[in-house]
Amino acid sequence: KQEVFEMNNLLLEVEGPIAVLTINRPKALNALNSETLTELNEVLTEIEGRDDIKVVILTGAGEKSFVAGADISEMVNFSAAEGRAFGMRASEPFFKLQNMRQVTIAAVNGFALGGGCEISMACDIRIASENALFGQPECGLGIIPGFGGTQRLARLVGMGRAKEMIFACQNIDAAEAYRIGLVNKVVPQEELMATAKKLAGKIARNASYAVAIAKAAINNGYDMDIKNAVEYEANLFGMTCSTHDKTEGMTAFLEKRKEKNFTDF
Ligand code: CO8
Repeated sequence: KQEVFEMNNLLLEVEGPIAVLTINRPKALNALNSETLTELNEVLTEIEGRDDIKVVILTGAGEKSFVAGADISEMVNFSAAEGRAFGMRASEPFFKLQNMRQVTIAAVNGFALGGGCEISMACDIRIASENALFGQPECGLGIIPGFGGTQRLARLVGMGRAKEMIFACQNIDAAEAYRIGLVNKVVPQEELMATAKKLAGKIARNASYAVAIAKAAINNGYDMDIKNAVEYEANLFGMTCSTHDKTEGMTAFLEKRKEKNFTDF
């Protein structure tokens, strides 16, 4: 059974433990305007509250563009204060994608430029179609990446490559994005959603609470020194030891039982 929710700029389809969230402004190549960012924040808040949804796949409508950036027609008349407010409006839903207990997968089906590259980087995992194009063209527009791009790109691919892409507005194709570790996998466009759903299904079969805790361990530990990070991991590990899912997972192993009934989340 599939549930479908349609907003002005987003489409949400929930089937079992997987939600497919589509940025749906194909006439503007799915560019992110204020309304889209507000809707994104609302829908991610809803998803976070649902125990049945374990993985969110984020994609763009059509076969040409994932997200072609922030909406330039909205930004053109921004004052300094409005520009800052626009950046902050994005940071809430972007941090939700990064830190929500559900796993987030960007299925990048075409242009991922500016804010499009940035929103993909806020997701846990990126899978790209062969026609995907990644880049941060902001310096050619007289601005800088303002949805976390200067920070997340450097963290994902290293400072040297991030600086080259940002300073030179150097777009990279899917093969190069794979080579430098910006995406996890590249597949033909027609296989993109099936590949993302297959991975989502694999993740959803594991203990969801453990996956969520592992996500927190990786994300939060990344910004700590190694000693505190490993201690933080030990604390989280201890938490997982008191769960029903740990008893179930380990008992199933010892009983040589394949089916597991994970219930925590
Ligand atoms: N914003 C608004 N409209 C857009 C955008 C965009 N980012 N991208 C495409 N569109 C619109 C076009 O204006 C066009 O509209 P119309 O049909 O009404 O003229 C329609 O989408 C189709 O686009 P094209 O005709 O240009 O399609 P092409 O296939 O010829 O080209 C490209 C596709 C190469 C993707 C081209 O559209 C393009 O270069 N787009 C802009 C890409 C870009 O520069 N993106 C970065 C924007 S800046 C940004 O994202 C900053 C993020 C941080 C902001 C922080 C603020 C605090």
